[in-house]
Amino acid sequence: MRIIVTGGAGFIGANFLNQLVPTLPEHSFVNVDKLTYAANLESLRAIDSLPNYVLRQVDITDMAQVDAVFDELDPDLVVHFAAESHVDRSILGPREFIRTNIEGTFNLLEACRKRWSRDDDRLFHHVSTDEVYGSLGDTGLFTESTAYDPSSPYSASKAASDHVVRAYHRTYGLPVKITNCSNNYGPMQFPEKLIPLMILNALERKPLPIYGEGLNVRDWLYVADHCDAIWTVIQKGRVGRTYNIGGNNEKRNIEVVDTLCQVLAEETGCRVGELFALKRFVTDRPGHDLRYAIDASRVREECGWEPKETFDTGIRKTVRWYLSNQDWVRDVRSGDYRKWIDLNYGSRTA
Ligand code: TDX
Repeated sequence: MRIIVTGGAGFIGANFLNQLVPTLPEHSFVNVDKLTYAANLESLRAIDSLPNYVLRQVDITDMAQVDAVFDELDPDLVVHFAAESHVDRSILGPREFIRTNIEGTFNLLEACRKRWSRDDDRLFHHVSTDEVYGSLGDTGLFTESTAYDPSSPYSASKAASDHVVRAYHRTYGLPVKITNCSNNYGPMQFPEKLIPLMILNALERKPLPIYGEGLNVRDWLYVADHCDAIWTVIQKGRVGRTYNIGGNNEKRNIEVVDTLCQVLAEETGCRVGELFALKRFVTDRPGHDLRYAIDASRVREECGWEPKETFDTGIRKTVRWYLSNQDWVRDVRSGDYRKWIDLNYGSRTA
């Protein structure tokens, strides 16, 4: 198969390519990525000289660029990861989210619709998020039939893109599948997200900024399990169908930060109290969803997928990865990263 992976230089896309490219030499993988701030070519070093992998720098919001790469590659499968993904960035600057996540997805769907006929054995796999469902209260789980109710410009843009993908299936018969996944963590995640931000700040003895009272709940999934789920759904899921992917690891943010401090203290030999003392409760995120939790029974029953890592094993692997990949860390923390930290955290009062 000829496979286009959009956003393959980002966190989840790069993990997906690192898992699949070396093990599936019979398939060719083309990483279609704009190489924005969140991309890091270091993340692809292990595969970038393999014969079944290439990179094309493409902005998916530009239809001419999308057409050119589809004409060149004629893909059988598109796995669409490319997205602006950070909620806080979407609050401070929503335009890029609307453009990349909605128009970018639309351009890719158009490229497929123009080239694929109904009886072709091809597939557009859309990677999405549980944030489209909005917030849960203290109980309940998101199922695939939970009504969409997004809170942030980010989640609204992903919700819109999911709707357009489904519309292309119903209206034009385009073969699509969608996965909506809970919070990912693991190697190569850009340190604007909670877990890598806390690891790197703690290592530098910088404050650990916890929004509100730290009581918001997220369901955490190790990134390798998410990548495995996507590949499983591509192979075994039903066309036109949506699958929720989750880790069965509901944690309050404060628990996540405390666990990270403990694991970091064990791994580096420092006193855990020294790290706990860095915690700061800061001004909350506007529209902050209280709780996300996933009912993943459909993907388990229809496709036989279950996560392999527990939170404890996944967090330890993640901490060890950041400790032993300081070059990668230095690479992503450029001047632009510093500007982001000032913009997002400078105005949050403790
Ligand atoms: O400094 C912080 N302090 C803090 O308390 C940051 C960055 C986050 N938080 C809180 C906000 C959330 O409740 O931690 C939780 C996790 O925050 P993020 O890492 O920003 O993730 P979240 O907002 O939950 O969204 C993530 O999961 C779903 C991804 O960013 C999305 O792309 C994905 O779709």
